[in-house]
Amino acid sequence: MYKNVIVKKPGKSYVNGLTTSDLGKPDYGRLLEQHVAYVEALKACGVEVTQLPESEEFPDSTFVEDAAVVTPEFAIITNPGAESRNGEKEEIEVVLKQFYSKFHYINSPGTLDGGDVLQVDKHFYIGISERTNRDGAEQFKNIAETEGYTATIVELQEFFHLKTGIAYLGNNTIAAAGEFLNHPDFDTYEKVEIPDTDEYSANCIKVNDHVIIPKGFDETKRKLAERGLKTIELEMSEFQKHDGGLSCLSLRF
Ligand code: CIR
Repeated sequence: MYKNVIVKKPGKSYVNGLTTSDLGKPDYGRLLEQHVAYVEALKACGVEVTQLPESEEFPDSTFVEDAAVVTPEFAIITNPGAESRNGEKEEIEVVLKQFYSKFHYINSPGTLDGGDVLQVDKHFYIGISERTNRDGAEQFKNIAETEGYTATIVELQEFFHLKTGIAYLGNNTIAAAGEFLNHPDFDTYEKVEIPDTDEYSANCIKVNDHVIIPKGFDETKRKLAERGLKTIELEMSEFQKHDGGLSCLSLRF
């Protein structure tokens, strides 16, 4: 069960942040409404939410997941692969000091974004992507192993981040899209298969007794319900415009 979640209010500079999508410019008012709804949904899942104020200096910093990876026992401060985002790790470390005494760090030339790390109980999957290089992934694997975890490094073919296309739903079950549908590293899991048309909904988050999914993906909702999973749907349009999904917006522990 998760007890705590850290989120960060998006600043006005968000609209000038990084994106690869052609979905248009985010509307700041709508973005804030969607962020408020996200925080409310988390609270409904029974967690304590720590909300950090916006920082205009870092347009993408509402995507807190990329600057750290948190476990029940320790935190890993990452080394985000996009230059404009790298400084986000300093603020996240300060905040995490309220919750953790044990820290590990990914160091240059290794880079790693938290969006490339999927935790399944005592195992991590680490994606090599545009943002996470092999050095960063190897450093993470070593840290995991010194802490009694195991880890698999996965080379991404298409996805932006590992968790863009995969989520762990508990009970040996994953939601998987695109390159993960038939990926040998994930063939021991039960799969909620997400077709290409609904790919965005593969980035969902299980928070205690609920799975939070983006709005507008009825087939994903139905498949989760079939497995007895309760869902909360959230409008995510303004985050999607900047390549962000549900997992990116919080650190959960
Ligand atoms: C970026 O390009 O870094 C942001 N616009 C989106 C980051 C999304 N984070 C994630 O998938 N973990």
